[in-house]
Amino acid sequence: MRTQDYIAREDKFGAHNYHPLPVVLDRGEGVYVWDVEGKKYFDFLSAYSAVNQGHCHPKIISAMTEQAEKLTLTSRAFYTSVLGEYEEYVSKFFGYDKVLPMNSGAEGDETALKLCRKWAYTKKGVPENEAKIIVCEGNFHGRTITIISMSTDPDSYKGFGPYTPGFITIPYDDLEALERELQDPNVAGFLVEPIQGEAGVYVPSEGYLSKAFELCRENNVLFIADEVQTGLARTGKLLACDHENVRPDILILGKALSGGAYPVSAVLADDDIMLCIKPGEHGSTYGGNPVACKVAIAALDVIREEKLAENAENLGEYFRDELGKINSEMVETIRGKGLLNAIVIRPKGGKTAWDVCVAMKENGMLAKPTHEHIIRFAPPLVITKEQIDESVEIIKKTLAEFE
Ligand code: IF1
Repeated sequence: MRTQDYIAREDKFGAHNYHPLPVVLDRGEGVYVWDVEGKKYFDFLSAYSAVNQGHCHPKIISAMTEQAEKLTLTSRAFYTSVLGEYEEYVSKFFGYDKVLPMNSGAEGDETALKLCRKWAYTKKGVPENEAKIIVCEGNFHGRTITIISMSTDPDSYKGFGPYTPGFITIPYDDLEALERELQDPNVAGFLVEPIQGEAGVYVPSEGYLSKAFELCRENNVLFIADEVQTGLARTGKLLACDHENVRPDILILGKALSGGAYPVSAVLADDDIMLCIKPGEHGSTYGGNPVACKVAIAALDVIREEKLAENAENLGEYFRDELGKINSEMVETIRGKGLLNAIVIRPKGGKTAWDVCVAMKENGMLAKPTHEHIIRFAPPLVITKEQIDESVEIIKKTLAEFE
């Protein structure tokens, strides 16, 4: 079978809820992936920052296979020998009292919303069903009905109503708007991405996160950080909040918590918040299953042992500097933090970011546009300086083809 045959089969039997780049991947190792015809690519998407540790990291894969041959799933109806080990490990790793284990990032966000509302009614004294949560324009927190009810992107919410009530939307990176909305005594939480990934890698002003945290603290409102995409060393620190020494009241993790081997997400909080949810009030069949636990321990070990945050910090800086030297009319803006970066493409002769991504694919590099004109560049954090140099050459060569 050739590339087109695989694509035709997916088209015939799969829902059309994506528009993938025309490449069919078959194998991954470190920063590289190979397609079904044996062509090798740099992966500069990393499954939207789920593969920070590199494709098929041996330590993570062996942790997964070893546990998979022993005990995969019991549900939470029973204790297991692995869950407590993981709960202690991940809680201490991030410095919280407890963790509530889930599977997808969206489940992590949903869990955080439920925790925040429960805390509002049982601890803050907000009248039942009156809790409000502030979110930012341009947010992306997942695809469930409640999460898209918070969205300002029609592609995410249009045609899926009616929507879940109880959300207030403010502009991102706008402290005055936040301060104004925090005056409402029924506000329970502020849910924010420390850097808006999907919106196009929007890095907020210096001090935004720490000031926002302070305003929330002053108004007895929970600061909830969605670090599903920005966390786990991606932006050059273990958490993007670490750049401003902000310790979220509720921390949401996903994606690279498993290094791309398995769906694993987590919500971390201290007892005064976490214990608002009582036995039987929340859960999931796979949440905290033995394979997920062992995979996540290995994935976090790799981040620490291989100093991925430092590598992301250093090579991210270097990557942006090298991109800045590319002389192309199509490069409008370069922005990012650590190894979460983006180029805003100025369309030229009818050619857009999509065309650039297709051309980069031909030249051996995979990246995907977001919101028309923005190309996100997010390689696995195990990338080396030499591989960054090679990648920049591909980007340069590709853009030159459009001159
Ligand atoms: C898709 C986007 C990125 C996330 C943040 C929660 C979630 C995500 C900050 C939900 C997920 C994924 C979803 C995936 C593509 C990707 C994505 F383009 F959709 F928006 F990364 F920017 N919080 N983001 O970024 O986690 O339930 O997916 O595990 O929907 O195609 P999930």
